[in-house]
Amino acid sequence: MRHDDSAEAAAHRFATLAVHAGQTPDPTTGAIMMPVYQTSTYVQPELGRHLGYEYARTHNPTREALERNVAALEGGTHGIAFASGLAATDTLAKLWDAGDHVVCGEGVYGGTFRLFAKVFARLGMEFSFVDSGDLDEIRAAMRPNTRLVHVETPTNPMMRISDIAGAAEIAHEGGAVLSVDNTFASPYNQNPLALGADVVLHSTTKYINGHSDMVGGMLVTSSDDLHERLRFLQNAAGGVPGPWDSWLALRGTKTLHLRMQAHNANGQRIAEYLEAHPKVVKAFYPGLPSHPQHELAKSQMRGFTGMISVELGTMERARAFVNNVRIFALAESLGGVESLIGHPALMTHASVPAERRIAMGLSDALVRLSCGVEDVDDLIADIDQALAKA
Ligand code: P1T
Repeated sequence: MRHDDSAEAAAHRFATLAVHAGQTPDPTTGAIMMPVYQTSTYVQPELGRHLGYEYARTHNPTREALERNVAALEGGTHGIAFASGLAATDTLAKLWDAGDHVVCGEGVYGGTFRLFAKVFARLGMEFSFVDSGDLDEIRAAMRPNTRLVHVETPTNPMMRISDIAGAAEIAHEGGAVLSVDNTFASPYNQNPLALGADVVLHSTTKYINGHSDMVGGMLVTSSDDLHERLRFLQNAAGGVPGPWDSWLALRGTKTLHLRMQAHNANGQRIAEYLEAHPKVVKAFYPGLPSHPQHELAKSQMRGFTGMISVELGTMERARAFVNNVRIFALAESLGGVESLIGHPALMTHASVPAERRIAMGLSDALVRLSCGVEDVDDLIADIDQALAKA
């Protein structure tokens, strides 16, 4: 009774998949929307026989529809959903053992760094944190016991780009798996599996849901072997999302293409505005020709998102900027329809040691913007008046 959408995924383009992939009308009522199967268990007609569903940690139809949908958007075969992006990262790392080595981009989200450096390192896994925007650094960090290369591209918040195809080649030569955190790009702008990655990771909290009303994570792979092992861990460790959060994310993906077009357009306009502003020392946005990896970004991304970071020179100026915006809201997170602003050093990356933050260019004067889908002239006017006070 499980849905099979492999033919569907092969036959349709992104916008059609966003609206339909993984979903069929409810067989009982014809309801066009996937119901929220808000249940913990399923009645079995007789001992030893069930309808494909026994217990909701293991199977939930709403969650499965979301898994199929995001897998299709990433061009993958299997989606495995989690209660948060970090729960997805946690399960991914549990594929390996104490004594195994991971090469991880140093520019990853602060919580990813904390999970690897403070939890999995304590359990005996080994980590090398390198600038994953430089393939030579990845290559030099590989060891005989390297099992995983994990990169985020663009990185949070420095917007540094990793060459996915190049990283895949290095990982595979060393017998390792390449996982790519595609949260910042979204599947609308970038599909790492097509470039050679083995696993794609999302915090579905961000662009996939797009409305800042749930927390979730997702792994996507086309490897049956990785899928089987990850599915075992999903059930064994149990970090699954509830049906209502799964449904909210699934509703979000129906407009992912429309939202991303607006985020991309607003991001580009605002990045150009910020780069030309006299109070901005440097703007970090892969869609700007001044971005040192603009050509690489163009070669593997179809759009550059609504995420921008700006260096303002002093902490005081950064503070005044984030405290004076009126449409942008000062908050953690990103990727929603509403614009957010944040101070990575004190907020999202506070768990990264100061020396490490400074080494990757993340100063106390850095401000991160998540440009929403509001009117771009209103957003620019808001930035303009806040920077005037900075
Ligand atoms: O918050 P959670 O759903 O657990 O996702 C973690 C995560 C993973 N990967 C990337 C690239 C992320 O940005 C995040 C979460 N980031 C924020 C909360 C933030 O404001 O940057």
